[in-house]
Amino acid sequence: MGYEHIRVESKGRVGVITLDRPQALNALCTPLIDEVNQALTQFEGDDKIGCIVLTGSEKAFAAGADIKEMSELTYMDAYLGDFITKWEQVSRTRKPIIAAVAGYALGGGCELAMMCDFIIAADNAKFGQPEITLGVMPGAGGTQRLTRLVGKSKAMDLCLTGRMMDAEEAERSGLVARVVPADDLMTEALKAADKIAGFSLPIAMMTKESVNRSYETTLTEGLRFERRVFHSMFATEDQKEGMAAFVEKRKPQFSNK
Ligand code: CO8
Repeated sequence: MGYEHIRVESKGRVGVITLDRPQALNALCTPLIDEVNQALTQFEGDDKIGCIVLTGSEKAFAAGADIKEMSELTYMDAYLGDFITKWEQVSRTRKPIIAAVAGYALGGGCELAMMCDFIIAADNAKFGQPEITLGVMPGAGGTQRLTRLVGKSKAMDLCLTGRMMDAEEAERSGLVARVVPADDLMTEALKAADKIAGFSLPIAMMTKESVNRSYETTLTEGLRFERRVFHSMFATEDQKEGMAAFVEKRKPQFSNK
């Protein structure tokens, strides 16, 4: 399939989506988001893909929603068109998805990265929620996901001042899982994705679902959910294979069943 604003490729069992709108620092215009959603649907339906990496360029993961597209939007356009809801497909993706972030991840760009399961950042990455400087506030998780990830104080600081934070601060505050040299970003992201894709896909998906459940529920209910899912894993062939391989001192051959 031909795409205008993204590049899509498979590397072994890893599906890679690269935002590719350099003239606008990967600003997230509606056609770009439509393409990301199509690529996600394609990878979700492909048995040969076990993990997805979402990335941008060295200069920008994404500099936010497209301000030029948004500037003339009316309240009714936004309300009746349900602006932003369809942008959340990344967060509904069931396969594991890693954001590999270099350069600017601002506004909707930071929010898009936070919709992924974890962020690997290049040491030149810059994160921020500068919407307040434009007379609006974050609309795709910047006041919600960011607060859960970095806590109220830092989320308030970022959302109210609009300042950027560098990769080192982002890792220290829990937004980012790891920071790597910019030149190694894709190598490291692909290594992590390849590792995940080498495990049992249903087990990885259930693990993701269980970690995500911790955001949505109480500890008691979350633990109950985790226990039920854990019990169900003993109905899989991959549990039998994984444990037999350990006992027999060999590498497991997961069948995704
Ligand atoms: N939208 C549209 N165009 C953009 C955007 C953007 N967000 N960011 C950069 N561009 C364009 C510039 O207009 C410029 O185009 P042109 O050459 O035609 O004028 C080109 O990209 C290069 O940008 P700069 O010349 O500004 O590059 P600099 O290196 O000088 O500066 C910055 C880089 C600091 C990143 C600067 O471009 C900037 O501040 N950009 C805007 C950042 C911002 O405010 N982002 C938040 C947008 S609001 C938002 O995201 C709401 C979220 C809604 C939900 C989204 C769901 C996923």
